[in-house]
Amino acid sequence: MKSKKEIIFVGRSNVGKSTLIRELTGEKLRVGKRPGVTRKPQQVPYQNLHITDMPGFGFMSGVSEDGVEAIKDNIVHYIEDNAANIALAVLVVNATSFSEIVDRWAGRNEIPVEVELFEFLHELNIGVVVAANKIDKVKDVDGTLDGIAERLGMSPPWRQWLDTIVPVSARKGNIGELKKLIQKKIEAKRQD
Ligand SMILES: Nc1nc2c(ncn2[C@@H]2O[C@H](COP(=O)(O)OP(=O)(O)OP(=O)(O)O)[C@@H](O)[C@H]2O)c(=O)[nH]1
Ligand SMILES: [Mg+2]
Repeated sequence: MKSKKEIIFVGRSNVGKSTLIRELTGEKLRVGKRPGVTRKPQQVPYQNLHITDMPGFGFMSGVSEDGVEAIKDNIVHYIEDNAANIALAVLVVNATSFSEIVDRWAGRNEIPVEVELFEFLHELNIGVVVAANKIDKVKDVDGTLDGIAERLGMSPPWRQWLDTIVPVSARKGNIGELKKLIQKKIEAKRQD
C-alpha cells in the first residue's frame, strides 16, 4: 500500500477525542466545553501515518436533530469509503457516563450508537481500541471499566481485554498505555 494509512478517532461529542489527539500529536486542534466542536474530519500527521479527528455523534449544541443525523451519516460514509486505508479505529468513550447512556438507550429498546459503531467497525474488519477517557473523574476505576467492557459485549473483568480497552485521561496527559496499544496494533496490522 502506498497511500498513507490513517487512525480514526470516533465517539460521541464531547468525550475528549480532540483533546486526546492534541496530547498524542501536539497539534492544536480545537477543543471545547460544549459538544459539537469538531464538525468535519481533521487530519493530523502522526509518525508515518495520520490521525483523523472525527466529529462526534449525538447531541451537539447549536445543531438541529437533522443536522446531528446528517453528521452521523457522514461519519458512517467516511468510514465505509476509507475502510481500506484505516489501520485502526480508536473509539473514545466518556468513562463517567458511558454505561448510564447505554442503559438509557437499552431501556428504550434502542441500540446505542457507540455499540452500533463498535460492531460496524468489526464488520468492516477494522481493528478497534476503546479509550475510556476522563478516567481522572472516576472513583471506582475497575468497576467502571468492567461496566464499559460488558456493555460492549466483552465479559468482565475488563483486564481480560487489555488489548482492546485502555483507560486514559487526556486532560492529565495520561495516555502512555494508549500510545503503546496503538503501536502494537499498527505493527500487527503491518505484518498482515
Ligand atoms: N476531566 C477531563 N476532561 C476532559 C478530558 N479530556 C477532555 N476533557 C474535556 O472534555 C471537553 C471536550 O473535549 P474535546 O476534546 O473538545 O471533545 P471532542 O470529543 O473532540 O468533542 P467534539 O469535537 O464536540 O465531538 C473539554 O472541555 C475537555 O477539556 C479528560 O481526560 N478528563
Ligand atoms: Mg473534537
